[in-house]
Amino acid sequence: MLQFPEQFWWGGATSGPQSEGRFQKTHRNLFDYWYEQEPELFYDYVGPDTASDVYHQFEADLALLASLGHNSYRTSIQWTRLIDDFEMALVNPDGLAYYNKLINACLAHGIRPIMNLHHFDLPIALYKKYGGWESKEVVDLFVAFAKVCFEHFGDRVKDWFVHNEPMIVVEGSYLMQFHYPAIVDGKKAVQVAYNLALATAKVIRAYRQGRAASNNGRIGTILNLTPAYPASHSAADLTAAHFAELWNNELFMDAAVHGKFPEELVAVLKKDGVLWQATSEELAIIANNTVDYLGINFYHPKRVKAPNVIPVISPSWSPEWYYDTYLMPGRRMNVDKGWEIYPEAVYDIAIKMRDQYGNIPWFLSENGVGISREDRYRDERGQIQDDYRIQFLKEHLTYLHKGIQEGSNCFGYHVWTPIDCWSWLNAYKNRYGLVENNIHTQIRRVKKSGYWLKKVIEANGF
Ligand code: BGP
Repeated sequence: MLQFPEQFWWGGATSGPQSEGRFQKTHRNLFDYWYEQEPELFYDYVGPDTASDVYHQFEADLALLASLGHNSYRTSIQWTRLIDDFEMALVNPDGLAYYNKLINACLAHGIRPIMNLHHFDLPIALYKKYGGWESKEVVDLFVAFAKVCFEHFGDRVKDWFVHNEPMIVVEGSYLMQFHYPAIVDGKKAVQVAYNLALATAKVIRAYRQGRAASNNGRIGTILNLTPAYPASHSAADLTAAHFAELWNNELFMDAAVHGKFPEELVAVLKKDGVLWQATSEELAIIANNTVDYLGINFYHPKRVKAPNVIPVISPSWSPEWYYDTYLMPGRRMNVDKGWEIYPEAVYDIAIKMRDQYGNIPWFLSENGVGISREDRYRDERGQIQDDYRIQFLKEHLTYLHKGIQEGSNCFGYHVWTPIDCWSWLNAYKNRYGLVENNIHTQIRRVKKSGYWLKKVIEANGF
């Protein structure tokens, strides 16, 4: 029997834009806008309009999750729902009422509400006016939005997170073209990374200066870690893996926990002429406002090798000048999503948190497996028999447990996601839920994994 620590957070994560639906929302975020412009990019032309209708069904959803044993629930407050006027941080009354009801419903069901403030959902208006996260003005407008959240909800929400996966924003929007504006511009990517780290520190500072902090609240940020493993032990592959680790993981980790950026990375960015614009005042804010704790999302490792070629002329800086993806023969794959399955990495993350990051408290804030056409796995009563998901969760929890046994300060585990939700460009292609959502009827049905996890939660282990 693997036993988890007392008071362990068990539950799941979603986000506002992926679960609520656009009901009563006056403003559009990047994805709302992108879908209006180019719906053909979205799987089966399904956009975020209805998502999983959580805007209407949160009461019943939270009751269901409570009945499945969940003691915590992470979602995000949408900037485009809560705020009417971004410059003045004026509140939208309907948005305010909605988030109040949602938070109160969590508490009524004994579920700890964990609130994130940015989940890929920058207002399009702020991209058009300022260039979005490219601009430090947007950083300050985001701080103003965060303050509104703390003022209105800080009496009941004790767990705050600033961003979800800032590196995905950098990659998706500025390097790999899977988030709007889907451009390739390494210099902007580097500035955006810095601005997102600066926003983290500025929001943390605002939280600690405000009234909500005196309410025993804590604040952190959520980072996706993709541990980099070299293809071989050759010096060139090790160097490649080291750079991949610096860029993908340590840039945001070091800023959030140590209050500074990795020096080696800064030196490379400087040498390549793409280092961010920063002031000494901003760097002091980053140094003085580090996180209380962290959420770590883990899905897949990153296998890398020394680059095959080094471009002499390139239109844009890229971190991939320093490493190539290594397609390791015999790797275990979730072919529906195209991600390797390597649960051992959870242990490596736990040990890195312990040894490299001062054993800061953290929770595994997203972990899960997206499978397409789950209809294939219905039994005669119609329930999805997702044994592959149970297996996936079990394996990852086993390595998490091992890390905790060895002293890593992990206090929770969240599945992505409690109820099937909308997945950006993939829309509803791959399903991650413990609970099925029929997107035509919006009727929920618990999958086998939902009941499996319930037993794990009841026993606080398995
Ligand atoms: C993470 C995001 C989530 C979620 C998940 C699954 O990166 O934080 O928002 O979407 O990945 O990925 P996808 O939806 O692309 O299958």
